[in-house]
This record gives sequence, structure tokens and C-alpha cells, in this order.
Amino acid sequence: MRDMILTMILPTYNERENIRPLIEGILGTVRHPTQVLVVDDDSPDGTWRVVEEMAREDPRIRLLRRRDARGLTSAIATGIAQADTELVGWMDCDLSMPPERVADLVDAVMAGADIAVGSRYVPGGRDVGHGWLGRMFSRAINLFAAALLGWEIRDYTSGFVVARRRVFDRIPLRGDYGEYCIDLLTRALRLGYRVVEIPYTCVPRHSGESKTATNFWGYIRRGRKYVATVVRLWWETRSVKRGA
Ligand SMILES: Nc1nc2c(ncn2[C@@H]2O[C@H](COP(=O)(O)OP(=O)(O)O)[C@@H](O)[C@H]2O)c(=O)[nH]1
Ligand SMILES: [Mg+2]
Repeated sequence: MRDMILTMILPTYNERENIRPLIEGILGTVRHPTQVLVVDDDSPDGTWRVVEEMAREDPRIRLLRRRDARGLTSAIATGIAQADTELVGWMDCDLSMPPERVADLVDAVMAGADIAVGSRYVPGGRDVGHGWLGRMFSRAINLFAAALLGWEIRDYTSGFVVARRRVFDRIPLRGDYGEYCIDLLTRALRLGYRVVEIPYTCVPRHSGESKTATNFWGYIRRGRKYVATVVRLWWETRSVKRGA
């Protein structure tokens, strides 16, 4: 659509009860012309049906139903490739990230940032959305990432982003789940992009189930990928500094 400034990409897998209030929350609070692009991987719960219905009534809402692909990172990357606006953004679709905060991320980019990241770990931000085990894992990974990659970022695994679209011409997303965010933010800093963190309070998912992990072994399995990503980025930076 013409004259739109932001495309908010909404990756969904089984978010039927959450997607309508999320879209309404975003479109009802943004202060710049915004469209949403839902990238749904043929959710068995029929999330795409809700979006299809909404799209019929509002031209700012688009649905991309993927039947031949799955995965969070590839869903976001597909959304970026389809976006025709100066800004793109994305967030979780479980209502754990407040839709009204999107406007603040947009303001930060309008004020000069290349990437604005919703952050649980800067003053004013909080995580009341996860139990102690999830909070501990997230904290540990983010402290580990900051120690190795730099304290300029506190929430490396945020997943709540608004950015200038052209950033992704130089930094295509890598990874398959949440580790793409560590990779993106680290490479953005290395390339000299301005990244700012905007505090937000992460609340429990409204409805449905987490696709990440809900028990100790799940966190360990997922955590291994995050740790491997941090170590790889740290190693790459060391090699560059040494002129290898
Ligand atoms: N399109 C798509 N979205 C996904 C997939 N897996 C997870 N998501 C979405 O990614 C977001 C984060 O997932 P969530 O279950 O909330 O993970 P958590 O916040 O780490 O517990 C949600 O909007 C999910 O619906 C997938 O395979 N494809
Ligand atoms: Mg979530």
C-alpha cells in the first residue's frame, strides 16, 4: 500500500486467540501510517482464518500463509523481503509484548536510530512473563552475550524490533529461532548502526502455548544454540580484530 511508513511483521504459529487483539492494539495506537503482515505457517488452530477475515475489512492487514516452510527466523525474513516500507518491525504474537509500545520504537527510529529494540533489561524494563527458570536462563544468556559481545546491548534475545528496512540489505537474518536476534544486533553494532533499547514489561503469554520451552531440558536445548551463536560471533570479531 502506498504512503505506509512501517510494515509490522507478525510471525504466527497457533496464535488464534491472540492475533486479533494484537493487530487491533498495534493499529489502534501507532502514530505513523502502518500496515501489518502476518506470516503464518499454516497454523493447525486456524490463526490464518482470523487474519483472512480481518484482511477483508481492513486494507492495512495482509496475510501470508506459508504451507511449505516453517520457522520463526525464516518467517520474519520472508516478511522483510515482502515489505515495501521504509521501516519494518516484528514482535511475538502472544501479547507478551505490549502492542502500544510499537509506537515508541517507531519514534526512536524516527529520532535517528537504525534499530530500536524492546528491552526487558534496561531501566524501566521488566520480565514478569516467565517463571523463575525461564527468567534465569534468559538473564544468564544475556549476561553471557553482553560479557563477550559488548554491554551496549542488554536484551540480545529481545525479538521486539523496529528498524530501517535498508539495514537488512547488509544484514540478512541468520539462524532459525531466537538466536537470530543476537546475531542481528551484534552485526549491526559492528557495522556502526545506531541501536537503541526501549524498555518494556514482558507479561505472560495471553493464550496458547510457548514454542520455545517450558521445562528445564527444553531451555537447555534452546540455550545451547544461543550460547553457540554468542561464541561464534565473539570468535568472528576476534578474528577480524587480528586481521585474519
Ligand atoms: N511463522 C511462524 N511463527 C512462529 C513459529 N514458531 C514460533 N512462532 C511465533 O514466534 C513468536 C514467539 O513464539 P513463542 O511461542 O511466544 O516463544 P517464546 O516467547 O520464546 O515462548 C510467536 O508469535 C509465535 O507464534 C514458526 O515456526 N513459524
Ligand atoms: Mg512468547
